[in-house]
Amino acid sequence: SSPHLQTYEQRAKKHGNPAARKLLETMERKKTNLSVSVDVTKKKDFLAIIDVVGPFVCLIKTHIDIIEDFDQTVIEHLQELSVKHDFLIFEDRKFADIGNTVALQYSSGVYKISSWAHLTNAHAVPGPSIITGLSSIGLPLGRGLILLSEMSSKGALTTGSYTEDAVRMARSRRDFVVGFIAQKRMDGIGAIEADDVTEEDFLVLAPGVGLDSKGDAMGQQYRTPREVVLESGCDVIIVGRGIYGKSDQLDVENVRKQAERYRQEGWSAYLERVSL
Ligand code: S5P
Repeated sequence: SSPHLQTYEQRAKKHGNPAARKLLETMERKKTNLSVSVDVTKKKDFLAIIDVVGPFVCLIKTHIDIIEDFDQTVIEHLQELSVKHDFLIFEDRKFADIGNTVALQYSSGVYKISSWAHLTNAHAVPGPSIITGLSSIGLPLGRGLILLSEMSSKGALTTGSYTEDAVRMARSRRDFVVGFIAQKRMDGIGAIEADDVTEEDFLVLAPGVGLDSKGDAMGQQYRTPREVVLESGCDVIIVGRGIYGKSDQLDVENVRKQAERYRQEGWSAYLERVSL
């Protein structure tokens, strides 16, 4: 049956990529399909939020380049928290250049993303060479790549044949591409008869998730965990401001409460889905 009707545990046993396997195992063990996106600019807030939401998440999503007071200790603490709370790390870098450049951006510079992020992501716009470049660094380290095949923002150009071509790119590199940023499952999308799609299991990570708001003033659009997991078959819900609120007024108790609430919503939608 289609991967989204199987349990995360069943899928973990069959998955060929170590980062995807570890993520699926973590989801099953901690009973969570929640990823928190920690989009704050101070390292103190960044680490405080992660320490509070850690018990409720399978994956922490970062934008490491927005931290104003970044230094190497941010990565050290992030890695300590990932061990303490048992979650994986996803740097939302959205690479979008030629293979040679993205290989350098992934491995080098200030952030050395490949040395600490289990997952990172890329736009499909440069074509298959972006996967060649990133995999030359990430594959030997056991990392996984997520392709953006759809975006959550109003007016996104990631539709129709673009989405199909992105899925086709992923299908030809299943050793390294483990899933999509998308709003729905991509099973069989863009496949031609010669493609064997029966063995493919792409994880679908869905951003644009919120319970109390339909969007923001800059084109973000929100759907509920139930809509994305149960109705659209996505595997991981990515929640940012719905959990940490306004980052200039951090309320740690409320962050904990919201993380527990989104974990519960996402997990019950998943349980309902696999019992169908
Ligand atoms: O299509 C997308 C892809 C991504 S990765 N739409 C998104 O919103 N994102 C990211 O998810 C975005 O960069 C941000 O870090 C997060 C959503 O944050 P929120 O506060 O709106 O939940």
